[in-house]
Amino acid sequence: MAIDYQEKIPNNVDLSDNRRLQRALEAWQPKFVDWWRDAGPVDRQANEVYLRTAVSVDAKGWAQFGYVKTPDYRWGIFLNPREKDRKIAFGDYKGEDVWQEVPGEYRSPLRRLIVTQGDTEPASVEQQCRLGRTAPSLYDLRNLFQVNVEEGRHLWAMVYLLDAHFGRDGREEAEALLERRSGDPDKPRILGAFNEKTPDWLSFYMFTYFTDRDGKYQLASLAESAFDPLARTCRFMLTEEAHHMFVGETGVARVILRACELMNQHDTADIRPYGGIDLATLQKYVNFHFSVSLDLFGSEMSTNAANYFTMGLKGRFDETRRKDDHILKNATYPVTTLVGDDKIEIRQEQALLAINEALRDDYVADCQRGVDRWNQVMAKNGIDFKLVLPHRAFHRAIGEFANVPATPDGKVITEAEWDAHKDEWLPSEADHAYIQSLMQPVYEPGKYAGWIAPPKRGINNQPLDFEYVKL
Ligand code: BYC
Repeated sequence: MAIDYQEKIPNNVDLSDNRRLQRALEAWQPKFVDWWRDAGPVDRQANEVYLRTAVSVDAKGWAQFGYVKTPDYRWGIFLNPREKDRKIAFGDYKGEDVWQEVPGEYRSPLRRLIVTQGDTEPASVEQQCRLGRTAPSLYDLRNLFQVNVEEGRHLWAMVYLLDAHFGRDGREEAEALLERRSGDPDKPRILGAFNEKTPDWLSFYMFTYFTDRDGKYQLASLAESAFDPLARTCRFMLTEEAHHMFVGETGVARVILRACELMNQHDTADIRPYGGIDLATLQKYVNFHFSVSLDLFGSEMSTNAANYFTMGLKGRFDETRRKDDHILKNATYPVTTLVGDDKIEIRQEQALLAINEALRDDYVADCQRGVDRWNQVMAKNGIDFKLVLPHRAFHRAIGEFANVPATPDGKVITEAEWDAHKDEWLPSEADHAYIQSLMQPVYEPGKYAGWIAPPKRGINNQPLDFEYVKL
């Protein structure tokens, strides 16, 4: 499964054997680069960045490191190898051979899933495009661009599927993916969280921890698809996604470590006068990013999700490892529900309709594991403080709790109470302004901004003072 870098579009799908597809993708390529130049990293596109590029899709050593200017990155098409005799693992077609082509009756829902997935990738690059002006170190700057180029590659992955399997409609969707813009009121990105701003580096770490993790769970569900090309491309995307979540988890952990150091040094929780990010503010950022990411899983009860599952288009996380009938027509699932105006209860609902909620539960458990690791940083440094994930009813815009005012611990309150307290739970204007005031670039190799601890180790065994970006 080596990747052919002699080709204009690097790939491991024998693109040169399919002239029609190759022409379609080669026609899209310059439009993608134009989009990158227009909507990608601001100010830094002429700088060389120490990036990894995929050279093969097998588990060992798929990455090669070297200096590249981001517009010259070799975006390409990489699918995991075909699994011999792979069978459909769930839904009405369970046990049958997976599909190499899209069944006519499922063209529209599949296209919709692929477009929704594809839309998030360029959206995140757009959200992060100004962060290159204020990175806390060259190490972080490099990680930002690594995340960005890989999100760009994830867009390629979905565009390949659209061009290869959806004819003219697919080509039109591929164009539209470059036309929508994050946060643009006239042509917004499809999902809510991808129209929010990522205005500072704390938001970036939170986004890569919480929102990229939605990516992990959605991609893992699509990697179970009966449509084999989608499954194989999502499997490979997951290996890239892991690094993005690493950037988020270690980024927040480094902010916490620095906060602890300052708290111990000055014997106070109020470390803003010393240029740190206090833990109370961190909690507000957790509340915000976790709640908007919960929305990305859709409604608790969803016929869309039930249909995707029954049709075999989108499974559950780790579908093949689950010990149930994988059909779910007679199963139930506990769903947190609003009863009357202000009571929250857990009710048993039809499992098929609750597929989104089940995926959200897997996601919440995974988020909690990282929060526990963050809390260990505080414990190890003798600081008595624990970050917590807010209740799932808190600050929601989609589903059962959409626009229901609720506290972070899950008590339904009045609008007036919400208004009176929301600045205690979500970053206020003053919090944003303070975090923004810290965003001063630190671009000397080996130096780190005062609000974040250095990482434990460098990228690809390079030292911490390596010139990760040549400015
Ligand atoms: N915002 O039945 P429902 C990633 C719409 S992140 C706006 O509840 P469904 C990444 C919905 O479209 C992973 N609208 O939801 C991370 C529907 O509209 P219609 C991205 C929303 O369809 C970081 C209506 O509400 N991948 O990769 O079961 C950086 C009722 O929908 C939202 C995917 O999402 C929302 N949050 O599930 C870079 C996977 N939620 O039918 C990348 C593909 C729902 O009334 N997408 N609606 O017009 C899906 O599987 C599904 O579309 C969703 C929604 C899970 C998102």
